[in-house]
Amino acid sequence: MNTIVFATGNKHKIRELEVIFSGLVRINTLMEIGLEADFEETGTTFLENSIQKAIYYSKKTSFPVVADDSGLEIDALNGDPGIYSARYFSPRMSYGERCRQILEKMAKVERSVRSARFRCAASCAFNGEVIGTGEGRVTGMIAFDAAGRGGFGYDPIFYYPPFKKTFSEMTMEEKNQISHRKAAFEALVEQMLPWLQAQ
Ligand code: ITT
Repeated sequence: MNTIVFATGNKHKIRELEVIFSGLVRINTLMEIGLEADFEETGTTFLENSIQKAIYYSKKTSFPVVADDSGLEIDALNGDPGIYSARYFSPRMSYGERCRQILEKMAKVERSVRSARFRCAASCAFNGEVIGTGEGRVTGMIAFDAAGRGGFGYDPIFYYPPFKKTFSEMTMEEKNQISHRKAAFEALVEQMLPWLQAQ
């Protein structure tokens, strides 16, 4: 089985990806290969950031590297926090507090205009060259209250109407059926397969 490095400092993303890639490739983390998560995002799109991140780390290891950039776009907040999802609030603020702040900003927004989507772009690079990319999104709405204990980030306030649950109320298997990350990596894997099979 091929080994790839997943370049992220977010341990929740690693768990999600281990399930998505289960049986297909073996995943190493940056820590496992002795690299620090020191890449700084400067791009203006999810795709640009994921490509730059994958290229950056692929120059530091002989393994192929996958990276993603993701975030939550809330229509009533003009698409915020968007690509700044990880930096929209102070880094010292807990995600519980960040979710509360969003709920406060959305307090007067009616149900019919609470639409939001998670987006993810995923890229793979090897020796500084891009091997493939993929993008995914999932549409839902911002809940009126946080609910659930699973997942990470903005999951407690992202309500997914078809399942009548927030992402935090879902099992990881449920989230992985429909998530932006699953869709992005599925599209990426399709592009990577010929390359992986040739290794
Ligand atoms: P890396 O850059 O090291 O991978 P990160 O957490 O900084 O980790 P991003 O730059 O992709 O990751 O920022 C994404 C932020 O968007 C993340 O910290 C969450 O706040 C939010 N986010 C993205 N995907 C999410 C998901 O599936 N559930 C909840 N929040 C998510």
